[in-house]
Amino acid sequence: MANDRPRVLSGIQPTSGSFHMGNYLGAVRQWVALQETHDAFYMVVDLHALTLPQDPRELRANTRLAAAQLLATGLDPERCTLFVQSHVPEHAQLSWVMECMTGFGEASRMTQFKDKSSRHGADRTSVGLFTYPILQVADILLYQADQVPVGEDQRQHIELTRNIAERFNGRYGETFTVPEPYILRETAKIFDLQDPTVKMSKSSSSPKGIIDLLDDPKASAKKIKSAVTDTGSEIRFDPEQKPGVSNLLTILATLTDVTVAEVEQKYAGKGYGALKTDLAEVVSEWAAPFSARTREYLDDPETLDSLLAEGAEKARSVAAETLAQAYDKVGLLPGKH
Ligand code: ATP
Ligand code: LTN
Repeated sequence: MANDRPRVLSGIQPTSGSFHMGNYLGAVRQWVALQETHDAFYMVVDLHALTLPQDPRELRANTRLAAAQLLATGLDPERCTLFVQSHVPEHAQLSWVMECMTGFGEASRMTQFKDKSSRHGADRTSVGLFTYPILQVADILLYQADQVPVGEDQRQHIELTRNIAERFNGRYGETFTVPEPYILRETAKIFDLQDPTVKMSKSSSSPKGIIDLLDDPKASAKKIKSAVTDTGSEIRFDPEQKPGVSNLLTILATLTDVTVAEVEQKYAGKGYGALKTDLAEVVSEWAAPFSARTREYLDDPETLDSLLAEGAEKARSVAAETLAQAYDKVGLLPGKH
């Protein structure tokens, strides 16, 4: 891993068993590609998962499951640094400093917080859910990341990160790299199969709206075949008029590594049924080896845990240096470490 490569960092929550197609196409697929060209840091953000109630055993299992799925998509610990957020205590430590740099009003404007807190109600909304984006700021700045590969829903959090980095640098002198979002236009937002006007989401889509990567292929095929398509019968990429068909075209084009225009052309004059049948097959062909590889990693938890421990060690060496600089800049007295 040459150090002159630009650095990327990203994270995914271990909040449900299986990743879904939105997670993969919107984010994780880019992670796999970027490990070839960038100094890449990827993590399972278990501390972020605690913002909503979690069963402890399930959280532990889901953290391993998330790591296994990341490896199964093609992340290679020889090419990137893969770790679990809570194994690197610097995240929580820098987060406090960042909380003290963030305005209450500024944090209150985060739309994901507003959505989630209104869904759960004030009594079930933790302070952690409110400060969630600031922990994410710390995640990113600790590694001096140049780019952050995520889906569109995370753009506002990256913008917050940029603002806080600039504020810190302005107040205390150049300390943090100001990161850019890395969001691919085509796959920035994969939509719910049942309601193609909203994003496919772990926490808010109905099961029929989500293609879970670890689902039985037959179940995925059924969901794809009952996906809501649009009036008319023409297969055309038109997200405004035909959001359902356009979503299926995007998924098919990306999984088969061709452009949407090529897929559009291939299905010219054919019906929605043909498109759905072919997509179901492509998804199943992709998902079967993915599930098998995930299972292999899970069947050997010792190897998995030791990969994650090595990842955490590499991550910590970077994070500790940045934290020490930030603590010094704000005037904390050095202690004995
Ligand atoms: P939730 O909707 O419950 O907040 P999630 O499904 O968005 O969860 P996360 O762990 O928050 O899952 O997201 C992991 C990554 O996947 C993020 O980079 C996010 O932007 C991306 N992502 C999630 N859903 C989609 C989607 N429908 N389209 C594109 N990218 C997505
Ligand atoms: N909030 C992100 C997960 C996340 C993240 C990060 C993404 C936590 N820390 C740092 C990029 C960089 C989400 O996907 N919901």
